[in-house]
Amino acid sequence: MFHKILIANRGEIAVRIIRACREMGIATVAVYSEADRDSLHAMLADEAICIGPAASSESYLNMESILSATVATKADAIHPGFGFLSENSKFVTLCEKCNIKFIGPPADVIDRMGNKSEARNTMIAAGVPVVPGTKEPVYDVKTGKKMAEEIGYPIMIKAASGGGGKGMRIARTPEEFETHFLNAQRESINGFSDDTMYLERYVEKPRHIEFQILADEHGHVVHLGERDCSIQRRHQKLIEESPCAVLSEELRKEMGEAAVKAARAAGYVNAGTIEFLLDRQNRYYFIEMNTRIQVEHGVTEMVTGLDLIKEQIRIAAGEELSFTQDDVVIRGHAIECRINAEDPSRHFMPCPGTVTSLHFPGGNGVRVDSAIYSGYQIPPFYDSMIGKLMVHDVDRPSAIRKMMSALGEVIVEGVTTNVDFQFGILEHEKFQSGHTDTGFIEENFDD
Ligand code: MV4
Repeated sequence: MFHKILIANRGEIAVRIIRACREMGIATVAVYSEADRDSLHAMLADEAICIGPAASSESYLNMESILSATVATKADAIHPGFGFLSENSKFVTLCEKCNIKFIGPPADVIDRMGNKSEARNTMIAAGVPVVPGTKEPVYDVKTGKKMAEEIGYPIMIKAASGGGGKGMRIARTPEEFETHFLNAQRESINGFSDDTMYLERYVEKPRHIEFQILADEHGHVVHLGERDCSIQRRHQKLIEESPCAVLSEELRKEMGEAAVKAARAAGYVNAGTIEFLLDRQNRYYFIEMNTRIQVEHGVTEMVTGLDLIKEQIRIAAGEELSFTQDDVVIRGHAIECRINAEDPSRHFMPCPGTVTSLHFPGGNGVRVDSAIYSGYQIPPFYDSMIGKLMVHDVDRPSAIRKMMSALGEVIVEGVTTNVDFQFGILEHEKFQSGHTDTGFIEENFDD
């Protein structure tokens, strides 16, 4: 097992990882930017090293700085958390060269799944359902338009290097194909220096269902059920829950097996997520694989009783999974609300500032992952998420009531948050009845 782990991240996920390490008897090193001198993660770790100025590009994305800090403190592994360097294959390769274990998948797997067109082809070859669409990458409008006719409109135009909605356009008719294709491709060239595109049939108002998987270095792969992440605004998730309100036990088993098959086809090791779209007829399609621990991992922890960060560390240390698929039992229902310092009445504008007074809820089945405290100054340089409120109860209606009770207790003074907005979603009749899809926020709330 590792003796010391450097956490190449900040905020609540850095704190979450430090806690897991401490419970496992592993020493921790925090890294922080000049803007994060008074951050909780730097205070809670055994050691803390400043790695550069406030801008992420000069600190949390600065590979040399982070590797130097790792060597200087004699840490034997790096946990990247999510965002920042977590899906950077170049960084993984550099870690290897420095004889530092990267707690995550191998570099080649990150690259294979990071290219969404290649990921799609990998899944086609493995027999995992994908959205009807192109089998080869598309580089020019003319070929694209011909392929689109064969697939049938509406068409989703996607950049192979895209993700999070970037380089993505819907063409509803052949007339608008050219414009949208060229715009999506230009966005991809500008954003990712890549003109590789692919096409899929557009699935109207799908649910976003993702399966958590764990894979060790010895060929064992298990899934830990699904999360429904359909409640999102402009590709920013707001609420995640597990299990999904509308999956039958049979469909869960079938999709879970498809997720395991997908992870095997990718050659995956460590914790990862297989994203599916679920359409109105309950047909499911692989769309992407996330090769990192995700923000919403906590809801899976609550319904499975596992600690995903500890599992990640054990897997990276070369241990075998200590349980099989049959040992995984999904118990009750968990919901997470992301708490952001932002103003829903001002187009969700970020609201950094000083937290002057703070109270978080607690009690049976309530979990708060956060790195803020009373007096803390939320810096303007990073993500606006300041915490995650999670609840676990026997079933979905009970979990919804528990979340409403918990949200009602939250006090964050000094900055504007989305807590009231979250409460509004929870009390919405369509949310309570489980009639949610990726169009829910836009249709019922947006601006
Ligand atoms: C789609 C789709 C409909 N049809 N692909 C959005 C980001 C990227 N992860 C994939 N996304 C979508 N791909 C086809 N063929 C709809 C979305 C989509 C979406 C997916 C998951 C969660 C939220 C979403 C919001 C809008 C669109």
